[in-house]
Amino acid sequence: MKKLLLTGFVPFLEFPVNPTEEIVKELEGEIIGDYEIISRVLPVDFQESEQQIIQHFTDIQPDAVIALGLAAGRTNITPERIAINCKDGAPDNNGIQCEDEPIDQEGPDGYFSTLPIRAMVNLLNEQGYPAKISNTAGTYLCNNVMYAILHTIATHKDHNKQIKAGFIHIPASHSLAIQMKNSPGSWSQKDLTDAIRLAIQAL
Ligand code: PCA
Repeated sequence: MKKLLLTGFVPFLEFPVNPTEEIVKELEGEIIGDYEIISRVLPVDFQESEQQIIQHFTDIQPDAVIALGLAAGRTNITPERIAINCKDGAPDNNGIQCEDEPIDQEGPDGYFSTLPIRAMVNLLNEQGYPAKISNTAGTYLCNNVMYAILHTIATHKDHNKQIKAGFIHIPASHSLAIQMKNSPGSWSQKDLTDAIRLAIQAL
């Protein structure tokens, strides 16, 4: 059985609930297609989240990695096309703020997702879930984690370069939307979890 490392994040900034945390907890241990899901929740701390995802990757030796993050301003499930070598934006949960900083001084400008993002979007749409490819993961932690895992796979000689990895942003859940002042729209937690199950099936 292949192993899939699935990560989510804890709540951050003005979002008291992070539906990605609930999704990964729900899917822990499930078998989806060829993959057994191994879930981990990451802190919203630039340095810690990067170190932890690399550590989990090294410990678990997965065959694929999907990191999930909340993009509460979006209404679609959005597999990300690219991670860029830049950290910027709001402070993390420990008050660390980055401005125009490279993630890796020596690293390339960007990494494309190696997940089948078009197949994921097509399958989700066929099954009635709004989804589209996103061409920017932003410059906050989600982009950082996506860049870090792709850079690790690409540059470490021990790692199988065929390992698929990437990032999917998801919209707000209803319970988060109730607590936000201006949610553009939200999904039930069940639909979010089912949509991620389908995205994994597209692997
Ligand atoms: N979303 C943030 C960080 C944590 C999360 O769930 C992001 O999009 O960068």
